[in-house]
Amino acid sequence: MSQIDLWFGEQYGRENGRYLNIKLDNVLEKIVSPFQEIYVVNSPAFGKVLINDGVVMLTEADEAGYHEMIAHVPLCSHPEPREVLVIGGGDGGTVRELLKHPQVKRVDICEIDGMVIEICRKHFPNLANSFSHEKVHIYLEDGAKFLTTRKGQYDVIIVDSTDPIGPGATLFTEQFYRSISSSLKEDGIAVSQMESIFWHTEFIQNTFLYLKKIFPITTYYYTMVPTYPSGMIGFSFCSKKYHPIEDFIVERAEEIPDLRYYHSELHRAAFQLPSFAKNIF
Ligand code: AG3
Repeated sequence: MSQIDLWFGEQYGRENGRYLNIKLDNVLEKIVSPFQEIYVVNSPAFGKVLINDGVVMLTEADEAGYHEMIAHVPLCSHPEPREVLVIGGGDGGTVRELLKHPQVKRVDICEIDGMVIEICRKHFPNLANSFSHEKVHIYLEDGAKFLTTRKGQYDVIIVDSTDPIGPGATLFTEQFYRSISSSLKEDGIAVSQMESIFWHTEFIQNTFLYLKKIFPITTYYYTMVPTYPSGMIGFSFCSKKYHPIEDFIVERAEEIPDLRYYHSELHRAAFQLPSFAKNIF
């Protein structure tokens, strides 16, 4: 047996005095793209792990809790989700879930880093196979710039981003959400990765101050992802017309195939926040 024990923990969390350690077996791939350093590693506890710039993007073991919740909650809250845009999401997990809805006619994906897509095609076929579907169109562009070219076009926009540090920071600004709003149709819904209520309380609070100015309906829901900081992560739900509970289409939720995490009762439960978090929004 090897005497060398390899473990990984996110640096940012370490600086803040708390981080999760993941034991690694071996590195499958390391690539430095023009945007970031991308690793695919094997871990005995979580299977393959994708790490971009030292931040865990996903693991095979718990990605379903994230991708099913970011995709099915808005898709089951909109009566006719035909045109959908994903910003980020180069691993393909969100697109895989969107394609489970027959109402969806077109999925545009705007990912800044084409190398993420390539690496995921190679190492995560269960996620990235979705890219070859005829409904899917890939744009290798900056999300904020892409939005300025699309007006009133989408029923649903999903921001499947990394943390709001480094290149991901532009995806967490008031200006960006104003662009999202103008790229949505008049009854559109936008859902974004929005960090942890435990560890990013102030950040979420500040974000909602401007989200509320832009969208008539704004709320927050969460999911459990053991390998993300604090073991959970949340999403902002911003909508021009439909409410995620009042307009929830239960029958549609019950027809989605191959689910590991999402179901109709969890759709409702995900919006119920602990007492300490209720006044954040
Ligand atoms: N979503 C990554 C969420 C951010 C996780 N943050 C962290 N580990 N510090 C994008 C990848 C999933 N499609």
